[in-house]
Amino acid sequence: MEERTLVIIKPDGVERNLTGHLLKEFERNDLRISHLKTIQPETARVRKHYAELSDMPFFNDLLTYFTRGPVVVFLADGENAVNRVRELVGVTDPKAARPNTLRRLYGIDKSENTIHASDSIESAERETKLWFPELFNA
Ligand code: YYY
Ligand code: MG
Repeated sequence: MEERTLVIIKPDGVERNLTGHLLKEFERNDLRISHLKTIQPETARVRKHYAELSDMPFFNDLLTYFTRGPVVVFLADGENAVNRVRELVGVTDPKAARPNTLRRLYGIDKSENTIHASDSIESAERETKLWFPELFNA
């Protein structure tokens, strides 16, 4: 099924000038970057993005990290894009991620893991509305 998923290059990725390289990896894996922007995330938006984690002990550190500098937000389109992107990105902890996944290659630790990707079609829709509201204005 043709899908669209939401990806964010987090502050540690932008800071280390990995943006171009990471985008190229998506394209190399037959994912089309259909919308893209660099923004300075506001705490309120990150709170909404990670609402399901609000009771976790690391939540405040997560907000501080995610808002410490610009992020690159984009939509990746392709066949089975949600799962294919999660496979390409790898699991949360870079040390546990499979070889050649982007988090394994570039993630610093399980907090600063370089990339976010939606975990389901429903999450992709919710997160796309949150980060690209301009696409939904009638
Ligand atoms: O979907 P994914 O990003 O792989 O992990 P989540 O469990 O949804 O957590 C979101 C985000 O929170 C994770 O990418 C880093 C951060 N985090 C953390 O800082 N410390 C943890 N023990 C778990 C997650
Ligand atoms: Mg998640």
